[in-house]
Amino acid sequence: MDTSTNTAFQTQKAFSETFLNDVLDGLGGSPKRLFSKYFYDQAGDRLFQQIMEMPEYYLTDCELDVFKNKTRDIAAGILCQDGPFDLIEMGAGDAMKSSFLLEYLVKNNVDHTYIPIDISGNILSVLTDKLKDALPQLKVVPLEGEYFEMLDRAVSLSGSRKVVLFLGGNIGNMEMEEAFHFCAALRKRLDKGDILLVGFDLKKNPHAVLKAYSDPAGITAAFNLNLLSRINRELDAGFDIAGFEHYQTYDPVSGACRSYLVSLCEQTVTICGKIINFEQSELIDMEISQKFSQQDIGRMAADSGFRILGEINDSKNWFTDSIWQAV
Ligand code: AVJ
Repeated sequence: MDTSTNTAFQTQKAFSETFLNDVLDGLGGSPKRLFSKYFYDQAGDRLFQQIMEMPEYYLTDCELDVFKNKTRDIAAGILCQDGPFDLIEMGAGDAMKSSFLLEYLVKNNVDHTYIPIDISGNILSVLTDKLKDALPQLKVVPLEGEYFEMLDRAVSLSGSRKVVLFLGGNIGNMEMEEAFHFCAALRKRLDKGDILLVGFDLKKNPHAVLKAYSDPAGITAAFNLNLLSRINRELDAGFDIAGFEHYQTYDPVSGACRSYLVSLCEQTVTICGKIINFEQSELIDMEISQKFSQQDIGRMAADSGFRILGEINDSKNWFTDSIWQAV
């Protein structure tokens, strides 16, 4: 990996250009929108950490329950074929959940290489150090960058069968159609027999869903508003943060849980010299956190070229880790 200053600088510059284009595009359209993938700057990472610690935010606890208490079932699912394999994790972060699986595989002398992919080089180096300490026998090849770019690199490096992890309910941050294209694009990079394990947040009592995304302490609101602060800081913009308010919806029929910011007055914001007008009560569409039925998941697997090998749920049946095989 090239870490020279020049490359780092160019990467940063390229990132800022893409970020600016996405923001101007998104706020130039109707309805206005921003991409939730930009939530995660340093402050955003910290706020998401706080969200995961809230009693209302059940997703992390549920998937942790699966990886901690049903490790053997997960391993059985991905070990449906013999021989060494590459375990590729998309958006590995600190691998809080997958480290239970890694520990299990190492203890049982299962030959594999762990390839964590993440956009944050910082979190990857923390993770690599942590794993070196905890599981010194484990082969780790961290890849820093965007999902598919790094997946292509992982695939080109890989000589064995592949198991891909996509955890945390991150697939819910895509519209259904987009999620389907994502799975199909993943399938194209895999061989017949390879495994994809995806974490889906399930449809459940709508009160429980809505509460997870509209906490009374306002942490989720701060998490959304932080993107405006990030735009101010990184893109030379002048958002008045107090001029916007968080608003959350959940439609239990479609399973779409959507997050908006509402402009509290008619206002004008300058972003890198470009003027954006907001009407009173105009919305910015910030994030979708889609909830799925078993049927939704079955359809998505079949349509994108997989068959479902197994589904491992947490004890409340609120979240599922679905194990798919490429057909
Ligand atoms: C990290 C994408 C799974 O959508 O539940 C948490 C992000 N947004 N609270 C989710 C999030 C608001 C989270 N994911």
